[in-house]
Amino acid sequence: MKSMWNDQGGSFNPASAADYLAPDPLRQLQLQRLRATVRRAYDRVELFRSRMNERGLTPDDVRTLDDLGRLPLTVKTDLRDTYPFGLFASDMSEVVRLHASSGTTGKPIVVAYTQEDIEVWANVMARTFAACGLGRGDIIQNAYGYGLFTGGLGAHYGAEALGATVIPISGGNTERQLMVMKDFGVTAICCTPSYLVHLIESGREAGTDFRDLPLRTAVLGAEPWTDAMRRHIESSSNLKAYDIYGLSEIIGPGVASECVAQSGLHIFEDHFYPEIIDPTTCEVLPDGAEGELVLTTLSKRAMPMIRYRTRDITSLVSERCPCGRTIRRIQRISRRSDDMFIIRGVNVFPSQVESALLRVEGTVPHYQIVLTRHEGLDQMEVQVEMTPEVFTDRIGSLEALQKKLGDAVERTLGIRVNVRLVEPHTIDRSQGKAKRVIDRRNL
Ligand code: DLL
Repeated sequence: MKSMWNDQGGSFNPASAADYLAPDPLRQLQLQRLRATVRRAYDRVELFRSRMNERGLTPDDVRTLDDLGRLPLTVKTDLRDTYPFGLFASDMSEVVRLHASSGTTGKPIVVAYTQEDIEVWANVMARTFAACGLGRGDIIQNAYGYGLFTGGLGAHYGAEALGATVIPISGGNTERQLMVMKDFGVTAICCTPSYLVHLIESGREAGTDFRDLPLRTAVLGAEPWTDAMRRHIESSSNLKAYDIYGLSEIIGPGVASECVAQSGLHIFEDHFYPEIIDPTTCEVLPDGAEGELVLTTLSKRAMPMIRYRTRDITSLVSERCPCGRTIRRIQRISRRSDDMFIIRGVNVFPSQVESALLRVEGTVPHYQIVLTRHEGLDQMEVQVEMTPEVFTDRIGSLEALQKKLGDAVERTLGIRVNVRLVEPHTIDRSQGKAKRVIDRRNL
């Protein structure tokens, strides 16, 4: 770790980071760390040991990186079933932090960090910020939520390790966000893409045009968003908007990040080993093929994770990136294998609806998909907010707009669905992850 830090002031030096390792030393490092991780998980976590024993495997069977494919997969319910601390590999006396992620059902999942884990986390988040072009001198407004959610503290420690100035404002209180942004000369913001859209819109309504601010960089993640949404954000500000990815089970934010090329997210492979599997057969797929991302932690001590099924759909890009980083990239995550629904036999993902809506002018990117069930068949309605200008316009043009949106969605999905225009500010604004789908099918 030592060589990654400058002598002056301890700030992060991106040039010496593992992002630029040649493939052979990187693979060697990964194998060495993988073997140590599997050994630790086997020795200290009952679930991993019994699963491996069932297959007649011991840690010594991991001799190459390809051997990883022989190990059992881990899923979210394994964390629920061992709630709260059943997957910890460290004694509580070594655990310095707990976070939790709320699931859709009841109890959250709990994750743990040793001091070393916190240092690795700060390191990968500093590399994330460096990849987004940030460094010492930047003033970063951190509007990810502080608390059990990993976004706030994860980004906070990374920004400090980078040597930037961090404003720990957390999510919410939009008026104060706008005031701080203006008064403190903020150059970068971290939040969810949906909250940034809300901030830009609220700024405009309060007389603050984002184009007049020194704000240049947005570090956005924690929810799916589209390139169309990126164009919307970038064209209504002077921002370059970067996509960052992570999940609590693995570490939090800091698993992968876009670089200035904005073309795929570099995965910090020295700490997280990626595989892509076919979500149905669980077969490992080659680089370039789309499937479910499976991650193995290579250095986590308190809670090592072996072959965790993320449910996030993407592919691995092994071609060299123009930015010079040698670590592989994943494509932007546009969907999860479990957020698909079927409407009249057609598979639909919320991200497809978002791309379609953003092609049409006169709406703002606040939308919601409402699912209902009628006589056993799923029905979907897309509710889209109008801009205040369109809202005050004549009825005729509203109908035309509604038709245009319906056509755009039909062109993307191949089926006609009900699109309903709703008045400005009627769809809930989220301070964190937006709720795009309201599922009333089981009510
Ligand atoms: O959302 C960690 C995070 C915080 C990432 C801040 C980025 C920025 P969880 O709450 O555990 O952790 O949710 C993880 O969110 O499996 C994805 O489905 C989704 N997700 C996270 N980042 C992205 C992204 C944090 N950039 C789950 N694009 C993941 C699409 C994302 N989905």
